[in-house]
Amino acid sequence: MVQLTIDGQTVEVPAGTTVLEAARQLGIKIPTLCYMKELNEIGACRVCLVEVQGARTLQAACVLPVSPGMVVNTKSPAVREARRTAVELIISDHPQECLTCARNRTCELRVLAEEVGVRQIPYTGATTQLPVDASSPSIVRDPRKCVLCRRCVAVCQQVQQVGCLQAAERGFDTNITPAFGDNLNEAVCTFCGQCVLVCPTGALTEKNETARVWSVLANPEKHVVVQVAPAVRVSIGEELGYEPGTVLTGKLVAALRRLGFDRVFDTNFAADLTIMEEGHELLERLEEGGSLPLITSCCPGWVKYIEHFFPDLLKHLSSCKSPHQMFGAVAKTYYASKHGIDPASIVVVSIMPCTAKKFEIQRPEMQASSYQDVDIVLTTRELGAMLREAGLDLRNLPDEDFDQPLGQSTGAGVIFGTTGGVMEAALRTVAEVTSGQPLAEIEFQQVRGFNGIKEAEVELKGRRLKLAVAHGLANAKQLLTALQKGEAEYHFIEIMACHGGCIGGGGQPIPTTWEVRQKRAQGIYQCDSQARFRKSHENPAIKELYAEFLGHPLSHKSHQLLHTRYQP
Ligand code: HC1
Ligand code: SF4
Repeated sequence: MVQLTIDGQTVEVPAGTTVLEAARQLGIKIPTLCYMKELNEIGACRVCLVEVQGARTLQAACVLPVSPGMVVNTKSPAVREARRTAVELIISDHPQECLTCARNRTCELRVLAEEVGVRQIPYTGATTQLPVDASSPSIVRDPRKCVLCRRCVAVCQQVQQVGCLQAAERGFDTNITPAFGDNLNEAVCTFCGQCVLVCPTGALTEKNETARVWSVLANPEKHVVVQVAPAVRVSIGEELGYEPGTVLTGKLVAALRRLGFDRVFDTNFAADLTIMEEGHELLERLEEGGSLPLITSCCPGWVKYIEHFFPDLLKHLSSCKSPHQMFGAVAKTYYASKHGIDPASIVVVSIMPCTAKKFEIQRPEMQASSYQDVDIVLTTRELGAMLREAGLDLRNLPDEDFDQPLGQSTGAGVIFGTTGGVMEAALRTVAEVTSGQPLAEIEFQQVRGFNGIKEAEVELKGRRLKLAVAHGLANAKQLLTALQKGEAEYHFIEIMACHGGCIGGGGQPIPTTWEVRQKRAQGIYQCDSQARFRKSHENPAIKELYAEFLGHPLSHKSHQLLHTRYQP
C-alpha cells in the first residue's frame, strides 16, 4: 500500500493507483473530460491537473501513479487557473451552439465549464471547419463539436474491437475519423452507437427522426402504430428524471396514446414470435443436421459486424429477422387485413434503445409485406425529447394497457432486453416443447449476469446442449475466433453488440454506465417475474396468430414474412 496526502488528508491506496482515483476515495472530485476508467487514461484534455509538492510542473491526475509520501494539492490557485485555461482553450474552438445542440441537457463540456468557473471565452481563433457526416441512417458525426477526448476511439477499438474510429492528422488539424477519411456509411461501422454513449458533447449523435414522426402523427390519412422495445420501458424514465431501471410500462403506453399514435403495441409480442420461429429452427437444425451452432440474429449491430468481419460464419446465423422487423411484417399483413386497414396507410414506428435499428429498417430484405416493414425508428432519447416537447409528464399519467392483439406478451419476451434473455426465453420454450412437460425451473441463472462470455449446458431430449452468450463485440470476436479455430463447440449462441444487451444500447439515455445497466437489467427481470405468462408458446395472441394466419412455426408464410437470408 502507498500512503500519500491529498488536500491535507492522508490516504492509503494500492500501488499503481492514480492520484485521480486516490482523490475519489477521499471524496475529492477532480474534474475530468477525456478520462474513462481503464479505457481512456491518456491525460489528453489537461483538465485534471493537480499540483504535486516538489514537481516543476502541474501533473494530469488521471495518469499520475501515487508514490509514497506524495503531497498533492487539487485546488491551489495555479491548479484552478490552469484548469480553467484548459477548458477555455477547448471552448475557443467549439461552436457556441449550446441552445440548439442535441446534447443541450447532457453535455459534459457545458457542465465542466460551469464547474471550473469559465465565465467568458477570452480566446478566439480559427475553428475547425470539417463537414458534418450525416451519411449513415444511424449516427451523425459533427467534427466541429469534437473535443478530441478519444473516448469514442477507445470504446470502438477496445470494447467493440471494430476499430472504425481513429485520430488522423496532427496539431490543429487533428480529427477523429474512420480510416482514409471515409464517411461512416462507407466504413466498417456497425452503428452500435457505443461511441455516441461516451461522447461528452454533441459530436456524435443519433440521426434524429422526431420531425418525421410528428409529421405522420398530424396526418389524418395515416394509421400510425408504435411498438416499444423491451429495454425502453426500464430506461425511458431516465429521460424524465426517474431513477434508472424504474419500470414504466403502463405510463409509457398512456403517454404514447396521448402523443397521438393510433395503436400502441409491444415489440415483446414479436419477441415471443421470434422464439417460436428460432426455437423451432434450433430443433430443426439439431434433428436434421443443419449448421451448428445456431447464432441469434436479432441484434442489427451484431449482424453487420459478422457480415464485415466473419462472413464465413454467416451460415450459423439464425434466419429469423429481429422481433421488431417481424412485428412490422405482421402489422402490414395480418393486422391490416384483420382490421380492414389499407397497409399502404399504415406507418410503423419502433421505439428502440438502439441506433443500428435505424439502419436495419432500410435493409432491402426488410420489405416482406410489400412495403418497408418498419418505417421509422426512434431511440429512447428521441422519444424522451418528444415527451418533453409534448409536456407529457409520466408522473401525471395513469397506467394503461397495450392495444391488442399485437400488445400481448410474456416474460420471455421482455427478457430479450438484457444479455442472456434471448437464450433463456428460447430454452423455456424449446425445453418444454420437446419434453411435453412443464419446466420445474424457468429461470436459467447460468445465462444471467454481466460476465462477458457466459456458458451453460442443458439436457434436451437426452442430448447435452452446449450454450454460450456474449455481449459487447470484443467478447463476440473472442467467441467467434475460438469457433473458427475449432477450439470451441456449441449448439446455440446468443450475441448482442452492446454491453448488457439492449439495455446498454447506443440509443439509451446518457449516461449509460455499468451501474445504470445493472439497474435496467433488474427492471427487466422484475417485469418478467410479474408477468402473467412467462413462456412464449403460452402467449394467447401468438397462438391466435398461428391459428389464423401463419399456420405453424417455420411454415411457408413464416418463411416469407419472418425469415431472411444473408449474403457474404
Ligand atoms: Fe432489443 Fe430486440 S431485444 S434487439 O435488444 O430482439 O434494440 O430492447 O427491441 O427487435 O424484442 C433492441 C431491445 C429489441 C428486437 C426485441
Ligand atoms: Fe465504432 Fe460502434 Fe461507433 Fe461504429 S457505432 S464507430 S462500430 S462504436
